[in-house]
Amino acid sequence: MTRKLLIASVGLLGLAAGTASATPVNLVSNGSFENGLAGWTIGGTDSQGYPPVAIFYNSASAYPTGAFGEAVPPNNAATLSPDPVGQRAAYFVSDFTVNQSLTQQINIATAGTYQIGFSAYAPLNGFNNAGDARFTGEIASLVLANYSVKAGAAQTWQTYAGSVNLAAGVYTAQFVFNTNLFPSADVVIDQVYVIRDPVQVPEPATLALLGVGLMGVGLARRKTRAA
Ligand SMILES: [Ca+2]
Ligand SMILES: [Ca+2]
Repeated sequence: MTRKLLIASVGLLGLAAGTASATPVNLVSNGSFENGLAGWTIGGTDSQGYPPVAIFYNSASAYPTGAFGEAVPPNNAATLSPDPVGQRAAYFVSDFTVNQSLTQQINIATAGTYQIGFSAYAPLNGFNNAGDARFTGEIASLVLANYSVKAGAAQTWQTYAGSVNLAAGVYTAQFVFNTNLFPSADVVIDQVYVIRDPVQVPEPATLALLGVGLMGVGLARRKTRAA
């Protein structure tokens, strides 16, 4: 009897530990663009006819499967995205765009703290063009990036990350690209993520179970002493 109670208690302690170390789930669908632009909506205007596409890494292919002949390497910087960098990334390239965007709605079922972010890269062929491009990345109303491409570095992956407290509800992840000169700079993005903060305290329900488990240990000890 005593041993059974102890085993049950140890089992409950194991459950509590499992809660904190669970692998985070990306609430962004196809955040690594391995399924092309599935799950993303293209918005804004593009008078040139080169909408955003999902290109392949390390490929010297022409648009729409490569960056006009320039091989783009996968992101090599650390990111909290649970999705592998994979083989593909989203490519903004049009030289004449007004608020050209990729947007996705994110459903937050549980209120709490969330880690959000993405990675971005400027291919050299676009970077060397005379025209600049303006790029913004915003997730759940937090602006993670808002920059002129030519003010940064070419051929270098940058990661943008933040933390937000969210109530349950529907939020938006949105990337917006603007150019106004022919030819202009381009942007590649990958590994968009929204994950529950990995530093989690056990859920109240788990704490209650843990309490029951500890009570079991106490009862077992008392019974042992009485016997
Ligand atoms: Ca990818
Ligand atoms: Ca361009």
